[in-house]
Amino acid sequence: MEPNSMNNDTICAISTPAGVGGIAVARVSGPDAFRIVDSLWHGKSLSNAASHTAHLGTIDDTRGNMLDQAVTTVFKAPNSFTGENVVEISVHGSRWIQRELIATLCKAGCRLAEPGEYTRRAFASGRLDLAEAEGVADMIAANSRAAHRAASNQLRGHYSRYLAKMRQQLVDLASLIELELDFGEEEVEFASRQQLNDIATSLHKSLTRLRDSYASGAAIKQGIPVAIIGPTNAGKSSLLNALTHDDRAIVSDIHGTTRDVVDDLIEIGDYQFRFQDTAGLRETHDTIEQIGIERSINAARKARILIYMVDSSSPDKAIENIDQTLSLNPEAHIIIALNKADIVTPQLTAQLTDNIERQYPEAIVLTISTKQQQSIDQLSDTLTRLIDSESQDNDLIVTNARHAQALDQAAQAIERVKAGLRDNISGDFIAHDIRETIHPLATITGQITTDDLLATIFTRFCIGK
Ligand SMILES: Nc1nc2c(ncn2[C@@H]2O[C@H](COP(=O)(O)OP(=O)(O)O)[C@@H](O)[C@H]2O)c(=O)[nH]1
Ligand SMILES: [Mg+2]
Repeated sequence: MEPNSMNNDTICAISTPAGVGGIAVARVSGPDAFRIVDSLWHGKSLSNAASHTAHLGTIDDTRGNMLDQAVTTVFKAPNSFTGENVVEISVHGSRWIQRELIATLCKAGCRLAEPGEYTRRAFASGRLDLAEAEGVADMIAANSRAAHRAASNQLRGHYSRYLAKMRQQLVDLASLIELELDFGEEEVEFASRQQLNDIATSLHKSLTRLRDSYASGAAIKQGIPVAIIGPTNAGKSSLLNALTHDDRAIVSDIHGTTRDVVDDLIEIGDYQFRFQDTAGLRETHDTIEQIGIERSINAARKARILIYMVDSSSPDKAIENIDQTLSLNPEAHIIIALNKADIVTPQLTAQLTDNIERQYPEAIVLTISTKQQQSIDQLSDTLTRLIDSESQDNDLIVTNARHAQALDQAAQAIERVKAGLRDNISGDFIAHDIRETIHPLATITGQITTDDLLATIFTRFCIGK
């Protein structure tokens, strides 16, 4: 679809969530929005109303009887979300009113909107670029301050502007190379290859930084995975319960009680964490427990943070297994939690801490007691601090797999540009690789796009967005 293509049909859908609410809002967008709503509306003529005004009146049902009192808000093209004429109709939020309102609008000439069609129209009319449009979906899905911040940067165009700046630098770089090609035979002063290399190096750095931010960006968007692992009876399930202030997981002194991974989303500070309480790691002949242990290992592999739990009153076996467990995921942040501090002497705890800190200098060692809620807050603070440290001076992060993939392609292409400049190869080849860097960046913001890609993106939205 070309940006600026205008639709000639008018669409409608309920934009508030499915179900009963105090108010429901239907959105009507398209060239005939005012005429259609006017045909079932008793109140001031919307066709003649000024843009950005709200009006009180009544609205008819499919039989021409009064359905409800309603407030309509008028947005005239191009100053609306979709860039088209838009009327938002607020009614009482019963399921029946919502259904009847949509039926009436369809009878009067609207078509029911497809999933994501409003946002797709906003993109088509040039109101939003593609990354901004995707930001709309992320904004609606955001469940924490950090996810909201990332979505907001994307929706408000900070991210697109950053990409546009990079694209411009690449275009400039290409023209410098082309200048060299055009006038290579003559006595003209060019930017040296060294200077060009400096520009390419700086672009490479920006691209890879942005691409690499996806690891934490995806975690921030979906909930940062934290696996609570360790031997049976260390207090892993008790820790999940202490963090959620709930009896989510079964706690018992019977070894092997937890057999499946128990997932819980918890908001701490700016982030949403996805805690995974796992089956304790031990040798077992129980088939079901064995499957649970495999799932524990899987959770550990995918986690961004591993909390390795140790029962301080019988630490020996736990300590034996730390190495093996940590090697499952060398990328993860490691917290070793020495639990049950309430039943061991402070001397023993100090000794144990000392011992483990010396052996695992990269890990954070904490003494806790889930039973007495001791240092659980400190553990929570540590979690947020670890994620804060990842996103330091990272205003912009990538939270979208499609963007990360495009950035990776661009990073590989700019690497070839650097190599070409270093090896002094012909400008033709370098110019080609610069275009290969620009192309994926243009797909992120949708300057280059295909109908298939747009369909994939927008059908993931709900109806009404
Ligand atoms: N004294 C003491 N006991 C604890 C503490 N945390 C857990 N427990 C006990 O240790 C046993 C095993 O706890 P559980 O959470 O099921 O361990 P898991 O197998 O690692 O999930 C239970 O009897 C808990 O009550 C603690 O901080 N102090
Ligand atoms: Mg358990």
